[in-house]
Amino acid sequence: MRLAGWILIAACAAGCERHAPPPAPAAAPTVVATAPVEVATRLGAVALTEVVTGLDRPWSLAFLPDGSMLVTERPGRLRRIRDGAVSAPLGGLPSIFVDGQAGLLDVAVSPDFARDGLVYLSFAEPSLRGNKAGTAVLRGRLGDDALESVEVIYRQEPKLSSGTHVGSRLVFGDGGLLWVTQGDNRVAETAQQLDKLQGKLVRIRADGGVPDDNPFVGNDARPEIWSYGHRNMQGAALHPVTRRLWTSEHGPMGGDELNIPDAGRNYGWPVITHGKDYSGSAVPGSVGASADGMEAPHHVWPVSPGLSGMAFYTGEALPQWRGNLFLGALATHELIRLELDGDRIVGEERLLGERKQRIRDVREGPDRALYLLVDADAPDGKVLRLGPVAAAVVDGAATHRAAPDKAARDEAAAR
Ligand SMILES: [Ca+2]
Repeated sequence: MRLAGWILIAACAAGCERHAPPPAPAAAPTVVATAPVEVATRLGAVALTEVVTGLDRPWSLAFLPDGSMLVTERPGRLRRIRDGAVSAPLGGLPSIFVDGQAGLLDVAVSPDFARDGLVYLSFAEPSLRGNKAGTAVLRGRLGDDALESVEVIYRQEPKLSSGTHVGSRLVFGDGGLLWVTQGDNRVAETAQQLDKLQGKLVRIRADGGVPDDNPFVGNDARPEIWSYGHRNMQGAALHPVTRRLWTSEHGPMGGDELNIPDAGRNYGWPVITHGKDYSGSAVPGSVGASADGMEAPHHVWPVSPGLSGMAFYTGEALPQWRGNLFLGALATHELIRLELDGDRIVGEERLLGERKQRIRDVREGPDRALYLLVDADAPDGKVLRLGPVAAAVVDGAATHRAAPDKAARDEAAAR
């Protein structure tokens, strides 16, 4: 197997297109719904269930109004999970650049899905020659076994790199506008260049058009840009109360950030950062951790957790976690739980570290449980569910059973 891999790499080095669709893994992913395992946390136990196994580098999940689930796999597959089964990869997707961090990335469901049936995907789009990639967004109508009427509504052009630091999350804000988080394509200086889309948070209309009130409309800049100076944003979520977008961003070595990006502001990369270059020296071009005209991060981690997808928890199923912000951590193999007071972060707990799994995404499900993606090659890519422990229900049932038993005993004693 390893030998075959090396032969494949050698063949690709000789010129095969790296964005050719990869072969699907031999075993199809399956819905398993394992017995729940109790996980101790600072605020009591929760129940962890493996819902789906056999996925190949799952990157994002989204729920449809009927409760079924869409999951992307980074090698270029979109699957639908419903009625206890995982579909074959849906057709209709364009050529996708798959290499390293690049591939099929986020999935978002149209806020108007019941009427328009549209699904949005972010992905690494190959250049015409196939040697470079840029972040792009498509939308298509969800059919039974394919996306139909697919159109690319947004793309980074020119494309700069071989597919590192491509982001990307998609979040619909109020008014149906679409946020797209991106990376700097590992060409750090582009994050400060307003004529390029790399290293930017952009805000577009659902059809790809530019909202009139974007901050750089009418200026000598790309009008899609909302904020700039971003390194690689792989997480984003809308705050349920303030309705503002929060983003997570990978620092270099250290300095992962949370930001609440304001219109037109500069978030500093690579000029200001709390991290170091991977060589251990200062980031080239950086002046330190702060500078005039550049925004400090809302929150920063000195040691990089490797932040990925994130979600605010709003449900009733896990009341102890209501209002908390959850972030997947790739490097430290954890789910991070942040306690908030308004926008201020006042507490942090690291969960699931003992499982040693890269947490790629986290979403709240229609059943108000938290759903997580484990980022691993097939067959170890998984959907996990964190919900309330069934013990409470069992205890309740036991209590419920005990009561008539006692009544029966009392009655017997009375006789
Ligand atoms: Ca920053």
